[in-house]
Amino acid sequence: MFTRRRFFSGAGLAVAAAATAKSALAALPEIVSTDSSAMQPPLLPPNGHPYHPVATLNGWTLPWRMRNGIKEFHLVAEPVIREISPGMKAHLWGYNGQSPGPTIEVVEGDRVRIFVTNRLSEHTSVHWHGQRLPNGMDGVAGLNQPSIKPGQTYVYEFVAQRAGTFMYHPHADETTQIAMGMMGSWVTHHKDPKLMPADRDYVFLLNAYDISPGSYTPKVSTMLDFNVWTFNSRAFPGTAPMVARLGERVRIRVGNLTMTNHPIHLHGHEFVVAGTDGGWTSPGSRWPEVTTDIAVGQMRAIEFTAAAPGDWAFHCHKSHHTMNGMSHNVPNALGAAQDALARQIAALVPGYMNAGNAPSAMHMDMPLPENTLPMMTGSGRYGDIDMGGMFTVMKIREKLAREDYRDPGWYNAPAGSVAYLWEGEPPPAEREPRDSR
Ligand SMILES: [Cu+2]
Repeated sequence: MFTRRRFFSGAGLAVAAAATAKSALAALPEIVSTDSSAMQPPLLPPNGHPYHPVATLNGWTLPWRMRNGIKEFHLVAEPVIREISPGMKAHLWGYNGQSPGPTIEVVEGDRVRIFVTNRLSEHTSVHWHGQRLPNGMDGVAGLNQPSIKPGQTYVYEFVAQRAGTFMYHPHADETTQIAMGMMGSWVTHHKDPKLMPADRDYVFLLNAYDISPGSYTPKVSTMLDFNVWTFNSRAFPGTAPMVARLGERVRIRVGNLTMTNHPIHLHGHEFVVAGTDGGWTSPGSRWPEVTTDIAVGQMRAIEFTAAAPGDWAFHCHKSHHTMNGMSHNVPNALGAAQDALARQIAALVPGYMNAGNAPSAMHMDMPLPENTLPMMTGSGRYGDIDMGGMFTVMKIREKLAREDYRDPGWYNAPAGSVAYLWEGEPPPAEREPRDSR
């Protein structure tokens, strides 16, 4: 079991040194911040109604303080550095040291007070996407409130009225601020923990960036042609695996804050869409799926029973979204013997690659520009995994402690259960070969 104390001491979180005068911050909740993109253990609630906490993929839950029965949080909007995957860092905007910001986790009926401090160079606001709340707390700058100017702290306060999965993001200069990574997840648990129980409850956001090879800062004017496709601002193999013990009930909550839809696909299992933006679906309305499309601005919570042990792929089904940055300007020379030619061109054109000649060209035995991911980068038990971007692995094991979220390594498949190489004689031809006529 992870205690709150262990969470603080062992997980790379820190109470940030305040840039503002101490007296001015005395009444504010402490700022908890991290510079790590590692997945943190779920935060067991130290007070209030009990619940089974979510695990944020490559993220963390924001601690709160309880004051006169109100849960008080402190979000700080600020520039951050996010490791997208080993070998690539992005200069983003986010909250409390990371992008996405920390997950906010509360219980239905909780009164919540969120202090938002703006350390950006421009105004911002926070919209609590999907919540029932007073109109003046909805966070559209200019419409519901004045914008939060640089250096200012605003206070939002409302009751978390219904259980479900939500998001938060600015409603001020959105094309810039969302393209720069300002977003986070919000989970409101049922007051009755016996309703909709899950043994593993994961949450993350779909996000995308346009970062030219060799640079660090996203282009904020891009509307469609992004080149870095991520789960919670991490690209495979930087994405943490999701783990479950055989037989456990697994929930995965996914929110989409990119500019396109993503058909999210799980291997080896059927799931149901148990939650939408409007809350939990009624059991009679659910049907089995292996892929569900998540539109822009939508959230879906899928649920399934971890029925088969193994390493099961979990990914967006748009092929380009499981490839990293440099795949997006690759010429097609299928059919040609390309290795020597590609090497000659690469000597003249930095970063040149050709398609259809995997693995040598794709896995990049050629030099990369600084701060760029190869387009397909993973490697697994049996060799290279031709995947990047929006891809991770659902690791189901027979033995796993209930609250153990650590990577158990690659699956040891039972002997005789893996696809194998045919080494016998080829079968006899049933027709004459064409060129012998
Ligand atoms: Cu996608």
